[in-house]
Amino acid sequence: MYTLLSGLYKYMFRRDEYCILILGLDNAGKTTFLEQTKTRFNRNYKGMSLSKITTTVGLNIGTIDVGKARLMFWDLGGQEELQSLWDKYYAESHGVIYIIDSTDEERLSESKRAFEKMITSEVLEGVPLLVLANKQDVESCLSIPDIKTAFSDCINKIGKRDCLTQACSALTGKGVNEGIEWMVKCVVRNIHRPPRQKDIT
Ligand code: G3D
Repeated sequence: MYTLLSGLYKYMFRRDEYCILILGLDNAGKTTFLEQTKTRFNRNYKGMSLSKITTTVGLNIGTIDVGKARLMFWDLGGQEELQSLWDKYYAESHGVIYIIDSTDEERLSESKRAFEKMITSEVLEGVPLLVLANKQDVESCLSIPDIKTAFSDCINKIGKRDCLTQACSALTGKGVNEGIEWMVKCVVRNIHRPPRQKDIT
């Protein structure tokens, strides 16, 4: 009886786990986004003050539960020397969140190069991609159409994977819930699809 009840309990409260990479150049707002996400989705989470966050060096991790899905985030450092480590995490990922600093026009082409390199990785084929145009709370920031124009020659490389470009402010939280909920929908739907090539041994 105990085994039956404990099995039923486990089944009812079981959560499917998904690994989500948070990528983007240093200073794009990855760590702030992760803290904002944990604060919004974890009821008792007392995060650090968002304005005191400094750039990601190495790796930050975080977990949230949304319905029956558990998202495990890996926020990877965006400095040039750390970008070469991104692809070591691709095989394990179910989704990618790519963050762009909408206030940094000077580094937009650098961000596009890193983005293009990432999306051309075969390992990420079919993996849902959420592109966040961050820092939209800053009045002089680039708009979504500006950013889409700057990234327009990447469109063919995105291919058939699920992709959403979302305006966001990691600092105020604008656009964060919408982005996360979209990602959850995509990764949950993907689990019912045939396996990606890399999963076939
Ligand atoms: P990173 O992890 O991608 O390197 P961080 O980036 O999260 O450390 O953020 C880098 C800087 O951008 C931080 O400011 C942070 O407060 C700011 N930032 C992040 N998201 C937003 C946003 O949505 N709006 C605004 N206005 N600023 C944001 P500092 O001053 O500490 O360098």
